[in-house]
Amino acid sequence: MNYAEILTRLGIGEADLAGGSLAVRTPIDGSEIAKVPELAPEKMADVIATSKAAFKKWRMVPAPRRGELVRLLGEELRAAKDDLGQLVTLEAGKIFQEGLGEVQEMIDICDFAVGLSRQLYGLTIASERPGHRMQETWHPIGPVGIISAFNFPVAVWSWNAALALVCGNPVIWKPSEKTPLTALACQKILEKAIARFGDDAPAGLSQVVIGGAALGEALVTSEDVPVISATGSTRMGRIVGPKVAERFGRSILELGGNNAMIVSPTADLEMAVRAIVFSAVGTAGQRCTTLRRLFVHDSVYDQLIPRLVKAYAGVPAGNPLEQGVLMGPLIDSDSFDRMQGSLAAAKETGATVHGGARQLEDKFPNGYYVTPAIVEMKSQEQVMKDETFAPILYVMRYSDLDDAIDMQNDVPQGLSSCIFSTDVRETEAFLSDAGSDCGIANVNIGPSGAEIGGAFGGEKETGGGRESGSDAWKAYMRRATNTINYSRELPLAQGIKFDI
Ligand code: UN1
Repeated sequence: MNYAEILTRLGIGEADLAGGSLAVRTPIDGSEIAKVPELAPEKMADVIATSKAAFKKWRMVPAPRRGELVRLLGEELRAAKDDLGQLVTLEAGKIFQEGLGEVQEMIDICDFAVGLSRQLYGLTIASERPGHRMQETWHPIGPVGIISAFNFPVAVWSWNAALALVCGNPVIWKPSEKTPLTALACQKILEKAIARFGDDAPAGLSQVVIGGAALGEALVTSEDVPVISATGSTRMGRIVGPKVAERFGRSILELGGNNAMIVSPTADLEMAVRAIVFSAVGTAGQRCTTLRRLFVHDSVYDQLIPRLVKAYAGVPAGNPLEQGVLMGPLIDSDSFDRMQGSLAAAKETGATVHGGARQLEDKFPNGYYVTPAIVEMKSQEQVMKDETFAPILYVMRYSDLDDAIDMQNDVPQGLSSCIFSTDVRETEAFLSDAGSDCGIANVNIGPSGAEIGGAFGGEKETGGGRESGSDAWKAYMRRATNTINYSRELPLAQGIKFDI
C-alpha cells in the first residue's frame, strides 16, 4: 500500500506537511504515515477572526446558493470516494467497506443538505391581536466549532459541516489528533468544491485546526463561536459542555453510548445473529452506536449464545485493507489495555468470558488486533454500565420484558437501542413512552449503522445533542420570533391596559 500516492491524489502535498510535529500512525501496524503540522493555541484567535469575517459574507449568500456549494462538495466526495475511504481505513483502522460506507454517509448528508437549503422553513403563528401577524424565522448564527473523534473521522464532520454551511455558517474543525490526515483530505476536497463554486465563498469558510487540548479549549471558550458540536467520550463532553455553557454558547454533544439489544422469544434468531455480529464487532467495537449489551429471553438464550460464540469464532480479523477481513485493529495500545481491564473486571464478578485475547501479534507487533469477546454476566455490574470502546458484548438472560427494558435503561448513557421480536405488543412496548429511553430505538435491526435522514444523538450522558437529519439543522441557526403590527392601533398582549 502506497500511502504517499493516496495522499497525493487527495491533494495533500509536502507544503501541507512541512514542519510537521504530530506523528500519525496507522493502527494497522503502528507505523508512522506522516507528521502533520499543529496549530499553536495562541493562533486560534486569528482563525476565529477569519471565520467571523467569513460569516459576515456567507450569511448574505442566499441559502439555495449555499446549497450549491454543498452539492459540489457531494460531487467531489463521489469522485474521491475510494481514496478517502482508504485513508479512513489507514488512519482509523476500520475495514475498507466501512471506510467506503463512511464516505457514502458524507455524500448522503450533502444530498440531504442541498434539499434542506431550500427548506429552512419558518412558521406563521396566529397573533391574538387584531391587525398583527406573527412569524418565526431562522437565521445564520455564526462560526460553528466541530470537534470530532477518531472512529468516524470524516462522516461526523460532514454531518455538521454540510448543515452548518447551508445554514449560513462558517466552520472550524478540530479533528481527533489520531486522525488529522483524513481531516486535511476533507478540507482539500471542500476547497476543490469552493474553487468550482466561485467568489461567493469567502476565504476561511472552512478551517481545520490540528492540535491538542489547549487548542480545543481556545475554540470552546471563545464567545465568537456560538455553536460547538462535539463528538467523543463522555469525559470530553464533561469538559466541553460546561465551558460552552459558562459563556452561554450552544453545544451539540454526541458522547458515549452503551447500546443494547433485547432478543425476545419470538425473534428471528438468524437475523438477530447477523445484526449482533455486525453491530458488536463492526469497526472493532469502536462506534458510539456499537452493540455492547445483549438481553436474551430465557427461552432462546441456550439457542442463541452458542450460535453467537460460533459466529464470533469465524470473524476474520486482520489488515482492514484486505478483502474478506471483517474486523481491523483497535486504535492503539491504550485501547487494548482498557479492553483487557474491563474483561478482568467482568471476570471478577463471576462472568464467563469467550474470546477477548490479542491476536496476530507476530505479524503486527505494533498493531492491536483482538478476538471479539462475548461475556456472559450474572447481573448488570458496574463494568457493564461503563462504555469500553472495544468489541466486548455483555450478555444476560431475562424472563420478563419490562425487566429487560428496565435493565436496558439502567445505564448512564442513552444513545441507541433495539429489540428483535416479531410480536407487535413487545415491539410497541419497547418504542412506547415506557420503553427505551434512548435517542435511537430500532426494531429488528441492530443499534448501529443509522441512516443520515434521522436525527442522530441521545439522552443522559450521551449529551442530548442531535446531528444529521430531521430538524437537527435548527441547532445551527438563530431563531427569531417576529410580531408585525400592520394596524393603526397599539393593543398590548394579554389585554393589558396601559394608557398614557
Ligand atoms: C459514531 O460512532 O460516532 O450509526 C457515529 C452509525 C453511524 C454513525 C456512528 N452512522 O453507526
